Amino acid sequence: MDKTLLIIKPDAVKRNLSGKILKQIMDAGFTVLGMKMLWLNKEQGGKFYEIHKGKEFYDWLVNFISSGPVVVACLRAPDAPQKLRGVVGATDPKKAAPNTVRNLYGTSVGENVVHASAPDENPQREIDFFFKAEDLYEY
Ligand code: 3AN
Repeated sequence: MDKTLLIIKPDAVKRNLSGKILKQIMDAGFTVLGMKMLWLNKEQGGKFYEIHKGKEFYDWLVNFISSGPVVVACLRAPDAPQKLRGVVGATDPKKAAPNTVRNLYGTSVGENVVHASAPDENPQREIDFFFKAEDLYEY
């Protein structure tokens, strides 16, 4: 799989970190095939995160992801899902490797500035959630 989905979450957008985060990711070798800013409502947030339905943090997560605008991007690189998880770091910023995006900017396990598709949880489904095929540019 050479494509993955990145979401710059509301905490990072509000803190004006979108540019820095994108630069770090693009410098790591990703090409942006499509990108947009949008503000999810709770229904859309709940659907995107339906895989976590039933977990104790689900309601919090749905509220959080719909609490402000997000930037979503479809990124291309060899082994994109795996590679992006490396650049982004562990879910908990305190456990994320030095200089990963979450280590640098994350403030808690919930407010961890970005989402990156899990390689084993169908990145294509997440890309399709936000982008039609014709909205992605191969160049
Ligand atoms: P990742 O985003 O690293 O794949 P997941 O899939 O375990 O992590 O969790 C999805 C999202 O749910 C995380 N990005 C984080 O925002 C949130 N989350 C995970 N665990 C917790 C928790 N214990 N409390 C609050 N939010 C959490």
